[in-house]
Amino acid sequence: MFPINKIRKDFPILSRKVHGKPLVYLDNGATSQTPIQVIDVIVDYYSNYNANIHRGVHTLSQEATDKYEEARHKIQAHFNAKHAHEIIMTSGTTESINLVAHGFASLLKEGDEIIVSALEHHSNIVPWQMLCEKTGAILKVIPMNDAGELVLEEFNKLLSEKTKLVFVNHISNALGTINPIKEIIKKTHQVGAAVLVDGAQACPHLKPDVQALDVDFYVASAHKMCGPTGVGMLYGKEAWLKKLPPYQGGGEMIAEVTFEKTTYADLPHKFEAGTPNICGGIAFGAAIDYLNAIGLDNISKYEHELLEYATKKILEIEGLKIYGTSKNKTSVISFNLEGIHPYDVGTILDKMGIAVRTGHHCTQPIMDFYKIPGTVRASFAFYNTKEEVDVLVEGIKKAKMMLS
Ligand code: C6P
Repeated sequence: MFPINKIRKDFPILSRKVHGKPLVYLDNGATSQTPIQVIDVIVDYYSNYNANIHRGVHTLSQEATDKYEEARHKIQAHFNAKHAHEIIMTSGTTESINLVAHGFASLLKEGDEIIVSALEHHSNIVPWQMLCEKTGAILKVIPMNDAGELVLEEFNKLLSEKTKLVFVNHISNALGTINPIKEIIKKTHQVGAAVLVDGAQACPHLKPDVQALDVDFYVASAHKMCGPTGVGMLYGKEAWLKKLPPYQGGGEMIAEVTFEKTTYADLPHKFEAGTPNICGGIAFGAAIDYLNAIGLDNISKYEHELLEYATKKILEIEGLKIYGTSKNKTSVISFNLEGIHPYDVGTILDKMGIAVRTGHHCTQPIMDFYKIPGTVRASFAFYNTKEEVDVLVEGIKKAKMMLS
C-alpha cells in the first residue's frame, strides 16, 4: 500500500486553506511542493554553514563545498551518469538548454539542420530559433497527431546527414504524453547527430538512466522534483562538454587569467561561472534523497492509478474534452469545457481552494494545433489523493453551471 497519509504529513503547505477551503494543489506541472525534509536542509544551511564554496580554507566554506559536491554526486547517481563532472549545476531547465544552444553556435554552419518536436515547451524552441538566426541552421519540426503523440514516421523522413541536433521533451508539460525518447535517440545517432532531452516534466515521475538511454544531453529543474526553485542540472556526455565552449565568463570557471589570455577550468567548473545557488544545490540533493526513499517506481504506479481514476470521472462531465489522450501518458489532464474560457474555469476553481494552471502552458504551437486559446491543466503528484480528484470534479461541475 502506498503510504499516502504519511507522505502528506511531510508537506506543511498541504494543510493550509485557500479562500477558507482546504488547499487542493493540482499545479504540480508548474512546480511541486516541498517536503519538510528538504525545508529542514535549507534552514540548516542558512543557520549553520552558509559560506561561499570552492574558495575559502575556513571551516564553513569547506563544509558548504563538501555538501554541494555531495549533492552533485547524488544527482550523478540518480541519473546514472558515468562521471560527476558530467553534471553541470544550473539555475534550471531553461538555463541548461540555453547553455547547450550557446555552445553549439560555434559548431554549426549555414544549412545544418536541427529538429525539435511539436510538443516542446517554449524554452525548448526559442533558444534553438535564436541559434538558427545566429548560424544559418534550419529548424525542422516533428509533427504531432490528435492524441498528442509525435508522428515518428515523419521524424524518420526529417533525419538526414544534414541533421546535427534533435531536441525533444521526455514528457509533454501541456498534455502529459511520454515520448519514445529511446527510439528517437537511437535513430538520431544513426545519422551522427546529438540529442538533447528536456526532462523537466519526466523527473518528478520516473528515473532516467542517461547511460542506458545513451542520450547526449539531459536537463531538469529541481523545483519540479520537490526541490527549491532556481536550481537545476545539465547532464552532458563528457566528450560533448569538452567540445562546447564556456557559457559565461567569470570567477570559478577559469584556470588562469592574464590580460593577454585566459585558460578555462576543467569540467564541471568550466560551465559554472560565479557563485552558484549553493543552498539550492544542496537542497536539490536532499529532494533526490526524498524521492528515492519513496521510490520512483512506487510514485509512478500510484500516480497512474490517480490518472485513471481522474480521467474516468472527469470524462463523465458532459461537454468536457480532454487534450492529450495517448495511452502512454503521465498524471496530467488538460481539458476544456465547451464554450467556456479556461481562465474562467481556473478562477472559479481557485475560489474553491483548487489550484490548476490555465492558459497555453508555454506551448503555443500545441494550442495552435488544436485551435484553442489554452486549456485547464490539472497535474497530479504522488501526494494527491482520490478525494482531491473528487473535489476537482465537483468544482468543474460547479464552474460549468455558473458559466453556462
Ligand atoms: N513548465 C509548466 O507549468 P524552468 O522554468 O526552467 O524550470 O522549466 C522550463 C520548462 C522546460 N521544459 C518543460 C517541458 C517544462 O514543463 C518547463 C516548465 C512549467 O508547465 C512552467 S512554464
